[in-house]
Amino acid sequence: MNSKKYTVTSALPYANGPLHIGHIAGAYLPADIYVRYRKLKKDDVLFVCGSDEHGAAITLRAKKEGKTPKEIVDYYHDLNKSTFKEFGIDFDIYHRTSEELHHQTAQEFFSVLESKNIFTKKTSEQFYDQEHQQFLADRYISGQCPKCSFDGAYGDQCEKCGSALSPNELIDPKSTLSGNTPVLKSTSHWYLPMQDHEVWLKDWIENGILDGELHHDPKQWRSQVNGQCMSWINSGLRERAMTRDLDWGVQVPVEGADGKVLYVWLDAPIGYISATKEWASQNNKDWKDYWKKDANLIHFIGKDNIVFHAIIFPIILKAHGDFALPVNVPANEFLNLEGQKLSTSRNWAIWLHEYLKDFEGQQDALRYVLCATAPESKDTDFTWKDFQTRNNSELVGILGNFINRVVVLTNKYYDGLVPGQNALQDYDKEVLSYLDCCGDKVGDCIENYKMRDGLSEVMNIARLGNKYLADTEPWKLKKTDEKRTETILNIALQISASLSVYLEPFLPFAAKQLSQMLNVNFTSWDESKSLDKDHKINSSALLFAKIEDDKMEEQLNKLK
Ligand code: B3M
Ligand code: ZN
Repeated sequence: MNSKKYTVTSALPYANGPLHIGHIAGAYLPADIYVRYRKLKKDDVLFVCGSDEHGAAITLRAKKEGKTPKEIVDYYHDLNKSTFKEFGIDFDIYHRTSEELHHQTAQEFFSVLESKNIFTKKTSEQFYDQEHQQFLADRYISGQCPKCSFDGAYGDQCEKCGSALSPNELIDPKSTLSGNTPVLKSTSHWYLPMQDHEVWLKDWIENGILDGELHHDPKQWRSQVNGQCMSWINSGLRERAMTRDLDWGVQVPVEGADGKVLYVWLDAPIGYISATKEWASQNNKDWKDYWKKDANLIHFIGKDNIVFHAIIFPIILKAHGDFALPVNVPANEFLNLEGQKLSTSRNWAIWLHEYLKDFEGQQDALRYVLCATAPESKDTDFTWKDFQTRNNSELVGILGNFINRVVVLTNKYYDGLVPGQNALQDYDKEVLSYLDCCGDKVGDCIENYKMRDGLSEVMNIARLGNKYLADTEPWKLKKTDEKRTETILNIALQISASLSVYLEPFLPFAAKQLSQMLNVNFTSWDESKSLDKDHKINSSALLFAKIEDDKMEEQLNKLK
């Protein structure tokens, strides 16, 4: 185990709805690929996530459904946790922010900031719904976006143009509770004067400098992340309210602050820390090792969370003083569906728990397509047609076909015993030397958060295998040149053994099945994958099943 520690987080899903493929493509699958790879590299890596259970979006839904917020979050926390697990997103812990441990952690964090006078206390006019007798948090207010005139913008964010907003910026604001125009009523809150942090923050984002030292290489960050942060900073940082008048959330730990809770975007990222504490107590570890200054903190998110993870959370982490700042925030862009924006309200989505039911045992098909079309540098589009084509022509046609031929031939010709490697021809040496540098090639892609490229490098190994068999045609040589046939199948088996490791981060289910077929159990990215002569492999089984047209019709009709 290297001493360097990697703390990898994925955005905490709001526990007020199910997961869809956009969530997975954005913040969860890339993180899972990264963590699985780091674990195979024998790095000390921790993968934390959990439910984000506070905030107005949840109390809104509870009101609408005549339930308590607790009932809402309990249902979706369990659903999302089990759905992630079944899809192979292998968190070390999936915690939740309604846990007492999180409330304590967030309150302690707040108290440290308060004791350092990080906040400014201000009384101001806030939107208040007279019919419901309550102040309106950001999500309770909708109106026209001042930046792009989209008329469904919320008080904290415009989902159309991604701008972070404040409620009083909205044009013609309406309460989402009563539909009335809200009145202004005075209330006091704690504000984070972000403008006070501009100098060091700009240096950190632009040059990767923190406290006079190089913290990270800004060129390693996605350009759209730096871009969004710099435009946010250059448009002028200003104070932002860090508490809200809500009865559901983490109580502000100050005398006389009854009825006030931490702003959800203050408490939620601290959820990564409380999740780490919970995991550490369950595994007899010291949680601080994963958050102190030399830890490699990496936040996997969608682009709508960039400001919260690359500006606001780093400000409070640095202001607190005891924590590491993220070395990277590899945010993905958005995934669209059949040419349209994913929309939970319009039910224009593919829900992950439904996919798992409709395509039982085919998690890897979706993992494959979501990775191969991941919105890493721009928005991309998921279509069922593309899903079917990639599954049938790439997973079945290239990868599954190669593995099947190798395993069938080895069982047929050698009763499942790995044949020896005899005199190598130039072609064999070329194939083996290509194979030798694949581990680094795929690893470099993953370490640079280029999961699409990493996956296509792995598929190139299977393409190479197919070409090698097609060029050498061992099934013809069998009768005339036994030695040559043995060598060809031996090399084809080495290629298969390498695939059983390099596939694992991307397609863990297929990798496991392949390892069982080859009767191997490699646990390290860099260890030798060579199979000894007479190593006994098992019988063949199809890694992937074809997907028929009628199944696609069914899904498209479901969408409409
Ligand atoms: N709950 C998810 C979202 O904005 C939000 C992420 C919190 S990460 C600390 O979709
Ligand atoms: Zn807008």
